[in-house]
Amino acid sequence: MRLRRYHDHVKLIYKTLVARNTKTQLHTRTMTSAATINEQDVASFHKHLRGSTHILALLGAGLSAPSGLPTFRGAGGLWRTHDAVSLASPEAFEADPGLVWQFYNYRRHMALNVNPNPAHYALAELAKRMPGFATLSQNVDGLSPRAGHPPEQLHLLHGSLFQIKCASERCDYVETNFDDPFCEALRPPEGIIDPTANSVRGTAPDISDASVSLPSVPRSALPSCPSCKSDVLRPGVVWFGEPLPEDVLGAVDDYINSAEKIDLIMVIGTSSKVQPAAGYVGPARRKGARVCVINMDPNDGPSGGWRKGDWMFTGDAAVLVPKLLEPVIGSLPGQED
Ligand code: BJW
Ligand code: ZN
Repeated sequence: MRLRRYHDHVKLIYKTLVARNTKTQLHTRTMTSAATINEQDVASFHKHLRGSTHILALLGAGLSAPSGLPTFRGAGGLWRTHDAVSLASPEAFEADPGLVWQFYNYRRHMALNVNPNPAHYALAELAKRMPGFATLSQNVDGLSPRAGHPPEQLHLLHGSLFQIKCASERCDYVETNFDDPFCEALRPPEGIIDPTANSVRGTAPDISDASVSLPSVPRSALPSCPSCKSDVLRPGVVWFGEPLPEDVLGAVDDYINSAEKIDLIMVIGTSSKVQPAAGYVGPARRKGARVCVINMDPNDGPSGGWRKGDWMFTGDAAVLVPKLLEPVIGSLPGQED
């Protein structure tokens, strides 16, 4: 009886999936781990790629997930009891700068202790080989620069964890800073085991876990701005409600306006929920681009929806991106068959 109910349940899921797929036949869907990738879809993507000279990539946190960094939304998006997104705002910083700094200090530490993955290297390689390739990254973790992505082809829409600026809007102080911890007040309490050490990963207590007690850090313990001396320093990232860096937006506009035609936009590891970043798919389409989404979740489609001729490759970006770019970049070292 139990088995029958189980079979009925499986049949229902299957029917729902078939119905959903029939509704979305406009674009090509490929479910994959590397082993099950649909080779016809890859072949049609490769054919288009070979004839492309102007390509955009729009990157999100899913690109760095295989390196070991958590994403914002979904299961990994909780830091202690806080939703990661709720800490990424000027209001959260104003209310408790010490807490927000603890979150960013942790993120800096994690980012410094993981490595770029094959997808970061594949995109860096494409940039080196194709002058008409530009990357719009929402990621602040420094992994694309560390993979050797040429800086002039990498537009950091949301800033960087390793840029520090003054919290005052009236002051333009900025510095590059890789200190870990960022300051003494943010040094994790004694006895907390480094969550990035391989031998203890997953089993050790770490400060992202709310059951590990963490002293609160008062505003007065945070470094103040060496220029204006009137406000504290803050991470040089873009929070909700803040404008994206003007020079970055300008460079992206220049790229889009100067290209007669854009052949392709690859939307990699992003939920496409945050504007204006996700919205770049629109201008790219208007310049003729076909859209290729690479995401673990088949429901995280492109902003503005699907169109005929789009590709969806469902799976791990670290596996899919090098495979999809292979006709132009060849095999990455260590990825040969
Ligand atoms: C994998 C994988 C694997 C996992 N392989 N895939 C229009 C409409 C509605 C609202 C707005 C609008 N325009 C502006 C807004 C407001 C707001 C906004 O967009 N709100 C929406 C959320 C509703 N936007 C803003 O406020 C922006 N500012 C602005 O518009 O200013 C205007 C202005 C002008 C003039 C004066 C003043 C203002 C700023 C947005 C800043 C976003 N900041 C953050 C934090 C950055 C710092 C930090 O890192 O802490 O950016 S929030 C967070 O979301 C972060 C990310 O870059 C961003 C996007 O998230 P992402 O990368 O997509 O991550 P996830 O977690 O959402 O998704 C991960 C994906 O990976 C999932 O799909 C997984 O399935 C997938 N995945 N493993 C492949 N192995
Ligand atoms: Zn200042």
